[in-house]
Amino acid sequence: MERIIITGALGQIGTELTLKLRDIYGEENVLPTDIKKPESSALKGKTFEILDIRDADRLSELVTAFKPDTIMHMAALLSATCEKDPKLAWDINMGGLINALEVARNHNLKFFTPSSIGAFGPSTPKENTPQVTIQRPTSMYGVNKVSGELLCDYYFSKFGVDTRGVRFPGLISHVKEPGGGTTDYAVEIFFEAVKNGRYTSYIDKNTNMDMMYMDDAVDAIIQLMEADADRLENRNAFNVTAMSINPEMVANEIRKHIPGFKLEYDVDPIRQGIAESWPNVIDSTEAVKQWDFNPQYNLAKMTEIMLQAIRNKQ
Ligand code: NAD
Ligand code: AKB
Repeated sequence: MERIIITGALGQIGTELTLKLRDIYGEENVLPTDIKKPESSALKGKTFEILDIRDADRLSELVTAFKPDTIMHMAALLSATCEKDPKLAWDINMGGLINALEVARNHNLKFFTPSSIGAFGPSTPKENTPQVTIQRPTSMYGVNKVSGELLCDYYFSKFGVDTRGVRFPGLISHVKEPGGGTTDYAVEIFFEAVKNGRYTSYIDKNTNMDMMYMDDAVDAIIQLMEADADRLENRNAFNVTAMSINPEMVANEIRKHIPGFKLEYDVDPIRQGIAESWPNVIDSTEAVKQWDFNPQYNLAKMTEIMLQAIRNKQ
């Protein structure tokens, strides 16, 4: 991997991914794109192109001009947003994905896109969810993610495109706010703890979901993309996780730093329903075995860093 174009680069993952890729591969070798301008983003003021991922011609023009060897496809709508407009979700998530795969096929690019724990559903085993298992999700996001995993596998087996991907859990970060997912509470809780000393959670008390700190997520993407292809038995949708947590666990960890922190609940039935349809904890053994996935942040370490970073911002 030497020269990379990124779609959806202004998002929660894309922002930090772009910054890290620029550090490693050089600023001139990384082209972030998004449907929006980078006005209040950490990416403002540097090379950037506007791209609606549904516009295949514009994508092809950008790739022809920039000549990347890799595309990292992040443009998508997340789980809660998908439920508000399922048809738009299909158009962006599936239409965008096939445009990105086609440009990879036509220009011989390596390809990365994330799937999600959202690709699982209520009939999936909830504990230590295996790499290969039942996937009958009930959300539009989940339907998109399962279809996307299969489509990426198909482009590898049919056309030989070097597609790679992971199933990310909820990602926790402080640089860019999350983009409308079910797991967003686990970011908001830290910001509200520092600002107001309290948080009202839309996810219920004992609902466990997998999570990971953003630095581990970005490292995982780069590690997988740089992994020796001969070691990869799977190509796409590797289970990855660093912790399985619920709101009470996060609150208890926050109280070690902010003793009076108060957690209340006002459960949102839509996002709670999605959360309950997802696993409690997935098994990332295959990612460890095939490309040395090795997350560095647990809940305690992540909480310390999140609270400090948010305090510094304020
Ligand atoms: P995000 O919502 O923060 O960012 C998505 C970006 O895509 C936004 O900047 C948005 O402007 C852009 N976008 C939306 N529609 C577009 C279009 N038509 N054309 C071009 N750009 C468009 O999302 P994220 O959290 O950065 O997620 C990136 C990918 O990772 C998605 O596929 C998501 O499903 C996946 N993922 C994220 C998480 C997480 O917790 N953040 C977890 C699992 C999987
Ligand atoms: C969401 O909640 O939609 C995302 C995800 C886990 O895919 N954070």
